[in-house]
Amino acid sequence: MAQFNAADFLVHAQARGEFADKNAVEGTRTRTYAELSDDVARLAANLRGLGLHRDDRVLCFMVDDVEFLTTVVAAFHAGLVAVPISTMYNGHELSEILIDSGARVVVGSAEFTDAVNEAVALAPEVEHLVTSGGMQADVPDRINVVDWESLLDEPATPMAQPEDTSEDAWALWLYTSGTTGKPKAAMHRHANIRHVYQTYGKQVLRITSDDRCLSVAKIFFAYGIGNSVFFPLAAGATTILEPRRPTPAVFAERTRTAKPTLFFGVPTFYNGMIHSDVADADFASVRLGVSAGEPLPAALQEKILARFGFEILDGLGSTEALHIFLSNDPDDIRHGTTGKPVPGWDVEVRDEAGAVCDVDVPGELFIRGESLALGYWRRTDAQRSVFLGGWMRTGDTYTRDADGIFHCMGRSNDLLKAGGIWVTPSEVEARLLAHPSVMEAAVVGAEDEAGLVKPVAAVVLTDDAAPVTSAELIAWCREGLASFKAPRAVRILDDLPKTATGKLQRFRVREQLSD
Ligand code: 3SK
Repeated sequence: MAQFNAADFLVHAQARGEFADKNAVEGTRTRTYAELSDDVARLAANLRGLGLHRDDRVLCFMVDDVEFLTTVVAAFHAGLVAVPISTMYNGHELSEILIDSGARVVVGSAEFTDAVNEAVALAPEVEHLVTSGGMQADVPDRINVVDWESLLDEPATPMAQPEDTSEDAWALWLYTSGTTGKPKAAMHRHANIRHVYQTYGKQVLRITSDDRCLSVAKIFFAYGIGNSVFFPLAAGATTILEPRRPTPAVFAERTRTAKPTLFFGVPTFYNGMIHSDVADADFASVRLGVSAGEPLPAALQEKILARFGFEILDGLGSTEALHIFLSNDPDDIRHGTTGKPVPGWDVEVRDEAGAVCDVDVPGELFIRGESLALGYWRRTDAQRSVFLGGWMRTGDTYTRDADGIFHCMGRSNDLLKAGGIWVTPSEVEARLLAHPSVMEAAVVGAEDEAGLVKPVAAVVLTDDAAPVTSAELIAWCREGLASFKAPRAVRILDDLPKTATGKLQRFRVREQLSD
């Protein structure tokens, strides 16, 4: 197996060549490729100096900024495994992931102090907490607390060259709720990072060193890490990192000054842009927009083009694929479709017997490509049902038309994606059922006025229930769950629709809630 380290591919190769003095990253601080290369090597050596070994996980719960990007690349350099985690999880949810991953070191940003302190205290295998941006640690004495900045000091044992990893070595674990609910880690190799750049990055985005990338999706998403780390760095381009919550006003302000050429959004964000009063000219630098996470309604795509003057490439990816495998092409954009397979990917629509469906006949989407995850960490059942003979079943229902264009028909099971993130109905239902006034609950996806899917709930109250309103139940969910999982509406019903044998009929709940 060939030697390959993604830190060399992303940063050091650029620092050795013509891009040494060019800005690699612009966040609350700026780093050229040469500076980033030095920071990465020092951070990597100091992480190993903590006593970490090859393949140890480095869990990051961080804001999108230079520290996060540097930590991820330093983990690659050191032969450690970067594990970026969604900062939408609360402390308890984070502790479960931390325990599952077996990480011995956690890197946390000040913005998430409470969640990180709570999670670290609940995870017995954690030995080191690296605090970034002035995070105040409040953790048991067994944990060694280190300031992130001090890890940039000259290391006792330098590590000028990256660890001698093979293409197949673990580089990155990305947690996904995917098709089975409980988050599980999709394990990616160093070579997968090169593959997504050489396929989607180069051949679809046609990214060059002149590009400047800005992503609404955060680095902890597979979509975000490709947009903000892999594509720009591999191309010798510049990545613009925005730590604040992504609102149209924040991004309009940033694009005005930072002038991105490639803008990566999600349908909910593009819809927010249309309903905001940001100036149309603020996005004038954008040569191409990208959308993923959920299907982009054609009307929205057309409104963005008409008002802001850039086309959006809609595509579909998955955490297990590392990035986008179905996409429109800049020279062939068909609004309201997901386009064609990205070069390097095989994509099939199959029926229940596993045969490839005829044109326009819906079936389940299967994909095969070099950057598919090695599998899921310690989740054999899920792995066996998802990864089949080199292929992955995505759980999406699709058709392929006579021109070879793919069209999304929805999900093949009950899971729903809201704002691009998986939501498991059973988890939201469990929270609703924990409320003393709720007897039964059903959560489904429903389109809002912009055609975007959000979780909504139907509940039946207990006979002797204290009066409770829909708004109180939504607030109850927001308190106990990551906020993107909370239903946007709760309808109080006398009964939930069931079969004769008492099984919930979700399709009828969906119908009732869309009335
Ligand atoms: O949701 C998507 O379409 C996506 C795109 C790129 C990478 C990962 C994902 C889940």
